[in-house]
Amino acid sequence: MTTNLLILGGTTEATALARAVADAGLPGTVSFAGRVERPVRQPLPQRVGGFGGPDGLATYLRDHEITHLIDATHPFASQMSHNAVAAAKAANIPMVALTRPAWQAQSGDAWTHVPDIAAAVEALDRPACNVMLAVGRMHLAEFAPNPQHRYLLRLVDPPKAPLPLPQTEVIVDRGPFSEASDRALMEAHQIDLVASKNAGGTGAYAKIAAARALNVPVLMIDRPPQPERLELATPADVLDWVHSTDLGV
Ligand code: 3Y8
Ligand code: NAP
Repeated sequence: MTTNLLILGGTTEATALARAVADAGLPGTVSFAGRVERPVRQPLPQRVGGFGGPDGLATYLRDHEITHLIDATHPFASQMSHNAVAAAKAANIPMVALTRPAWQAQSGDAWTHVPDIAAAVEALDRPACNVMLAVGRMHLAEFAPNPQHRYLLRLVDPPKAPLPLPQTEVIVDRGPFSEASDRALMEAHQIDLVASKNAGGTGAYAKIAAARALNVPVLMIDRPPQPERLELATPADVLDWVHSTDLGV
């Protein structure tokens, strides 16, 4: 079968990989879950929506004669990553993850690590302050037990439903963000604390660098566990892997 890639996307690195695949003239498709209204334009054909669990993805891989599966999803998209490993095995096709290392605290950083979103909520059980809650939309309701804070929320799309927190300021913006703009944003809102996922990569890092510059502490939410799989760090490594698996080496 001729090479035909499926890239599970939704990150800066996935978009860079799609560009490298297009430049190499390889056939491929980028897949989005459909979380936001207008996913960023990709240099490859794209599809939007879930597959219907690991079985649905395995069927998609067979029906579309996919020869290589690349999981370039966000480190917090752990359900998708588990499904990708199971589906590739079921469809008997090679799979690799394109990942980025977790951020590490540097001198000047004031991070408190928490294992997951629930622990971040517990850590917010403290006197009222100005919190930049830059964890997106999907888990906002979990923060409802701490209505005392004034929250600065950053969302990709305008909220469609009432927000689960009484004191909020909403910024509708999508990354990648810049340190200068995040620093100005945090100063304008007199932010006392930033809550962030440890996304890694560059697209979400601006607020972390801005917090360091402003001596603002960060509640850093560690990543969920990922399945065992081959992990590569750059689009070039992925293209080398595609060619090496093509040759059956
Ligand atoms: C739909 C696809 C690119 C990809 C860019 C990266 C960087 C900018 C920064 C803050 C943090 C957050 C959020 C964030 C960033 C990149 C990357 C990244 C964080 C898009 C995209 C999709 C999504 C989904 C969205 C989530 C939300 C998370 C906002 C495209 C823009 C907070 C994660 O409203 C919603 O439903 C939003 C849902 C999952 C987390 C959440 O729980 O709400 N990303 N983000 C993907 C799909 O449908 O499959 O439109 O480009 C992609 C990007 N978002 O090519 O430039 O690589 O991580 N995304 C986090 O990291 O904490 C914002 O505000 O500082
Ligand atoms: P998740 O919880 O791991 O996945 C939940 C379900 O969403 C999956 O089982 C799958 O549905 C569907 N799905 C997820 N990613 C998909 C993709 N790329 N293509 C098709 N279906 C997908 O995922 P999530 O955390 O909601 O993330 C969804 C998307 O947003 C991913 O593309 C991810 O890269 C991107 N993103 C997420 C974050 C974050 O903080 N979570 C940050 C930046 C970007 P089925 O079971 O029906 O197949």
